[in-house]
Amino acid sequence: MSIAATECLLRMYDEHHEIEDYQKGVPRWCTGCGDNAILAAVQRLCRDEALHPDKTLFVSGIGCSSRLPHYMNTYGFHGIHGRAFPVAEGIKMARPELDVFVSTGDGDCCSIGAAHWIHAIRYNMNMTVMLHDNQIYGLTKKQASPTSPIGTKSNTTPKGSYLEALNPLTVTLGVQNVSFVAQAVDWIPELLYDILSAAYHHKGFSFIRIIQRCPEWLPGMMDAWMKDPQTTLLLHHPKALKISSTLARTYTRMEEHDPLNMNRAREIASETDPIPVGILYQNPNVPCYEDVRHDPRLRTSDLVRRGLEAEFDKFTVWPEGDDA
Ligand SMILES: Cc1ncc(C[n+]2csc(CCOP(=O)(O)OP(=O)(O)O)c2C)c(N)n1
Ligand code: SF4
Ligand SMILES: [Mg+2]
Repeated sequence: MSIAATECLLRMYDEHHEIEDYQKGVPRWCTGCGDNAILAAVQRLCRDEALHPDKTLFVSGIGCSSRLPHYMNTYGFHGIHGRAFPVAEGIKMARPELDVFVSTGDGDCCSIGAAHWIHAIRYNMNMTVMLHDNQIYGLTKKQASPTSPIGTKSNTTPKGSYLEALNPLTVTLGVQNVSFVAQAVDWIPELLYDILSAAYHHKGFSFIRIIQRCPEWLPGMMDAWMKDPQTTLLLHHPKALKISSTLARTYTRMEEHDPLNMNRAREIASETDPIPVGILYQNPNVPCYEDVRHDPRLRTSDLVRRGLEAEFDKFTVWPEGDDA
């Protein structure tokens, strides 16, 4: 065998990974927690896309869901509550070649981190965002979150929560520069994977709200959706998500939806009965902030050098009597 062929084989071997290569530790989530299904889907995606563990990064805030980077044998950053987005944006700015994923909870993203969430949408940096929406604060043992449906009994709302739930889909769709919005549920793994894959391939801020079971604090909360396929509306389109014949036999409520149609996306996003699952909106033409800022026409090395020199000159201390 020639040296070139041997090198080629070695490179292929080096680039090939099994799912086990992306797994780390034993997840500490409760039995039946939807986070387990989300983890399985991302590990499968990493294997199928042959992502290099050294060039892949999972960023999170704080919460049960934010433990996900611990279980990935890639780089990870388990950040501060509500601050997954600024951490991920900083990393992407400095190392745009990395594949960046964000795991965030409904408290982490929609409550304490809401300001960062809004601006991250507008910045449209190329990353795949998984909002693990279990409609409760899981880690801190059952406080109402912004996405808890009205009437949810929790430790902070023992008589039931008072406000209508915040809808992460309509909020995201309302922000300037939005480029990808989808909804998935943890109990349909085939679609969860396909949506995650579409989000990964989209260049921009790909936001997936994943409705996630928390059997510990809200047992049975998603039972109505899980037990009756008629409560689910599958979104499909020849240029976006295709539905397998197996799924189509169970989930008969379907709509062909063009993800470029923002008006219809907003209407669908407001629906909870049936609950939409699929890609609501996708626009491949929104510029990413890291590309805008890294435009070589704006930042030539000469410009950077001259800018730095001018900054350093401000702090120059000249010897006494020397007015140069
Ligand atoms: C600044 C700060 N405030 C509050 C907390 C306490 N805290 C930790 S996780 C959490 C909420 C977690 O809920 P969510 O983001 O929905 O994640 P889940 O556990 O449900 O996955 C809170 C309030 C904290 N760690 N840091
Ligand atoms: S408390 Fe809920 S969200 Fe947290 S690990 Fe258990 S089931 Fe999952
Ligand atoms: Mg939560």
